[in-house]
Amino acid sequence: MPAINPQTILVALVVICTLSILTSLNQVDAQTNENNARIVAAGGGNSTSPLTIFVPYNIEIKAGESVTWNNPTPVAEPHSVTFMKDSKYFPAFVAPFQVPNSTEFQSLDPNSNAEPLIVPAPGESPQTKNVVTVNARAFIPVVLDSSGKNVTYLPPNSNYTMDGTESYVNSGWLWPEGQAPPDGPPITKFTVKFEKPGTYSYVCNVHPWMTGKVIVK
Ligand SMILES: [Cu+2]
Repeated sequence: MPAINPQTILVALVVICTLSILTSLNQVDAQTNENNARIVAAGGGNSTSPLTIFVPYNIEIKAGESVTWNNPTPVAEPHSVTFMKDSKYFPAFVAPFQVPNSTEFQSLDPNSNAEPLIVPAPGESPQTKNVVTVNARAFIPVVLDSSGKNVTYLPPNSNYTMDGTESYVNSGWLWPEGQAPPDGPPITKFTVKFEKPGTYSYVCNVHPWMTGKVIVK
C-alpha cells in the first residue's frame, strides 16, 4: 500500500473542516425577535478572531416578513447591510468636498490629535479648497430612490420597507451594543420589511467580501 503523505492528510482535514463550518453557518435557522423579524448576525466570533460573515448568509422569507440585522461581535468591529442596484453605488468611506478657501476648521476638542485632510485638485481656483470628510452615505442609514438622485435619510436603528426599486439602501455602520465610537451615531441594528418576492443581495461596505442574500418567496 502506498504511503500517504501527512501533508495531504492535513490539507484534506482543513478542507473538510472549512466546508463543514461554512455549511453549518448557512444552515443556522435564523431566530426571530419580539417583532417577529428574522435575525441575521452581521459578524461575530471572538475578541481575537472577529468573524466577517453574515450568519446565515442566505435567508428565505415570505413577502411581507422582516429581517433584522445586529452585530454580536465582542470587539468594536463595525459592519453594514448595503443593498445596491449596481456596483457604482458602492460608497467610498471618505470623499473630497469643495469649500470656500476662507473656511477654517476648528476641532471641537482642541487637544485632539486630529485635523481635516485638505487635498489639491486639478484646476482648483484660489477661492476654493478641497477637504476630505467621512462619506455620510457609507456611514449612516440612507436610501437612494430608483433614479439614484433622491436621498432619504433614515434614523439610526431604522425599520425600512423595501419596495425593490431602490438604487441603494444602507443600514449605516452597525456597532456591537455599547461599542459605537463617541463621535458617531450609535447604530446597532437595521430592520427591513420585504414586500415583493425576489432575491435581494447585499454586502457589508466595511468588508466587501462579506455578502448575503434575502430570498423572498
Ligand atoms: Cu463587515
